[in-house]
Formats: sequence, structure tokens, C-alpha cells
Amino acid sequence: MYEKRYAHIPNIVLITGATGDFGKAFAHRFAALGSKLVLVGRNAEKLSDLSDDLRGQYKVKTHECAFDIQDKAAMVAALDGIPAEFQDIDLLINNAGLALGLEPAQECDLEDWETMIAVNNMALVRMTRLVIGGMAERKCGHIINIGSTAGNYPYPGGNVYCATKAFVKQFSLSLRGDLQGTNVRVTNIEPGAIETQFSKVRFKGDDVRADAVYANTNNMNAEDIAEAIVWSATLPPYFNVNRMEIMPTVQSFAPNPIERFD
Ligand code: 8X3
Repeated sequence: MYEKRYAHIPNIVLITGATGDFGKAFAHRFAALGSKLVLVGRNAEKLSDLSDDLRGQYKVKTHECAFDIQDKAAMVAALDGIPAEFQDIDLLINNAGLALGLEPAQECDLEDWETMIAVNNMALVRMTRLVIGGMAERKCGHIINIGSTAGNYPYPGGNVYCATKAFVKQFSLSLRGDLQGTNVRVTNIEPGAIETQFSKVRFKGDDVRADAVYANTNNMNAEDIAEAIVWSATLPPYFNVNRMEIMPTVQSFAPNPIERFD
């Protein structure tokens, strides 16, 4: 076994989208390592249940921030309100994100596009900006963004979702340049198809369509992505994973279709 496993355990981890499948899996793994957790989500009751669960199972300290990630004022207020013992965040996991719809661009709902940009991009840059100042000052920290293979390979109906994830990748890489000299790490984790609530959200409750995405195959799940996150976050501080693209073995790339004429 690589002897530097868990060479660095983040003391305070902030996770957005904490009550989603990815968020919960990440929270459990860092709680098991003894990290204190700041849990961000929209639903106060779900946050409180998760918090109770983590405290009970791992005896860790948690702080809950319930607000709509699209609400800038609420985000600023929530971060300002973090108790002193949770303030020096050394790992920010920008996990909140979603896909809405899979229609051709010319048929998409404009509001769906705006929501994806608001959550996947606007909220992510705001959260990052609010946290990196302290990290740079303390010369310690790590930002892990949840990108997607969709940011690397477009697919039909991916339109704005793919574009938001391409933004996340390029923003992550740009941050690396700006943060050089601060010791702050930045990682973009780029999962492919992972069996979670993702498709239920994308297809707005059409469970038959959502289930079909993961039917009759060997899926990856949120715990697999948590493994990648924990690995990246617990490496020695001199070791930065810039990007990690992950797919289940059963998935590969879209054919590049050619239009044919009669
Ligand atoms: C999720 C992966 O392939 O559904 O980010 O776009 S995919």
C-alpha cells in the first residue's frame, strides 16, 4: 500500500449539495477520517438528518448551512455566520449542480438553461471567491470542483449542461495559475454516468426514463466518486491532481454523427 495514504487529512470540509447522493457519500468519507464538516444544502430537514447521522456514527462536529445556492445574499450571510471553529475551511467541495432536460437546444426550456448556469457556474464561482481569500492567506487549502465528462465531450441534448461543465473545468485550471504560490490546490473531478438521482432530476421525475439510463449494466455509484475525492484530498500537500476524468468501464464516447442526404 502507498505509505502516504491519508498524508493530509483536511480539518474542515465544506460540501455544497451535501444532501444529494454525491454530497452524502463525500460527507461520510470525510467524517470517517475525523474532518469537521460544514454542510450546505437547501433542505434544512435533510441537512439536519444528515448531520445527526454523521455526528452519531463518527462523533464528528458538523455545522449546517441551509440556503438556496442561487441566492447570493443568503450565501454570503451563511458563510459569515459560520462559527469560529468551522471558519478556516481547508477543503471546499463545490458539488451542487444539476442537469435539466435532454432536448435539442432549439426545443429546450430557457429557464432550465438559466437554472443550470446559476447553480453549476454562478453559485460555484461565488462560493469559491468567498472561500479562497482565507485559504490563500493561510497558505493552505484545496478546492475540489465536480465537473463532468460532459465538459470534455459534448453529446446531443447536452447543450448547456455540457457548457456549464466545460466552464467548471476551465475555471478550475485557471484558478491553479492564480493560486500558484499560495499552496492552495485545485482539482476538477470529471465523472461520467454514475447511478444517482442525477437522471431523475434531469428527467424531472420521469422515473422510467431515468432508470433506463442505468438499466442492465455495471454502474458506478457515489461511493466510487467519493473514493476519487478522498484520494485527491488526502495526498501530501505538494501533490496536486489537476483533473481526474472517470467513467464506468461500460461507458465510452459518443459517435460523431454525420448527416446523410437522400
Ligand atoms: C454526468 C455525466 O454523461 O450524464 O455529469 O453527462 S453525463
